[in-house]
Amino acid sequence: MIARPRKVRKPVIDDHAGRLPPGQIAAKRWPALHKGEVPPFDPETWEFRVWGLVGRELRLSWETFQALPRVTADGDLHCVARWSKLDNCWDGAPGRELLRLTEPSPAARFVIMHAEGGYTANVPMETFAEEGVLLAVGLDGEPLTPKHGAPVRAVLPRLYAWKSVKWLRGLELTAEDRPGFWENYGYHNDADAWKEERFADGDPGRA
Ligand SMILES: Nc1nc2c(c(=O)[nH]1)N[C@H]1C(S)=C(S)[C@@H](COP(=O)(O)O)O[C@H]1N2
Ligand SMILES: [Mo]
Repeated sequence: MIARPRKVRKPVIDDHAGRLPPGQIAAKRWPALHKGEVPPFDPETWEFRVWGLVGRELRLSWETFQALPRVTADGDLHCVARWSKLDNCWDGAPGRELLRLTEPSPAARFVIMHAEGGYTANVPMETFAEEGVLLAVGLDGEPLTPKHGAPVRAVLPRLYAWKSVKWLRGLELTAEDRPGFWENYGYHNDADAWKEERFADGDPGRA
């Protein structure tokens, strides 16, 4: 018998209508990824601070944080380990609104995000003020879950997700840049997922 010629199919890589940055794959199930344990949250003692080169320091209780101006915005998460979680509709305070409230001094150029337990990530102030950057308290109409960062997580959809800091407790405005947790391990300081800015140089491991 003569073998029938096999149909050769080109592999189809679904880029989800252009929403996947280069080298990313859409996650079917959403992993929770972080260093250490999920921290406890006590709404009575929890406090959100903004300090550094600001005209007005902020100290917000959980109650006052929830009263901040709120918007909803779609924002994909792109982990540098190559999975992306698409179709998230976040609900929270715009990053630029927090900046506006603190009246940054003219010397302020960077935002250092501080999480529970000492995890940090750094971005230029303009990046933090971009459309779509949120301090999210909700996702798809529900409050955030603890493993995904409740009560507040940063969402910076253009950047790799290690910059989307979970269990966010404060913002520090600085004149000088200061590499955060993963940036110190050799991950790219700018972390633009669309430019595939994964590593500063070489492959240092996994974030
Ligand atoms: N506080 C804190 N935030 C963090 C991390 C972390 O270890 N600690 N990991 C980051 C990384 S590497 C990723 S990929 C995303 C994962 O978000 P998820 O667990 O909601 O999927 O959280 C980011 N935010
Ligand atoms: Mo990640």
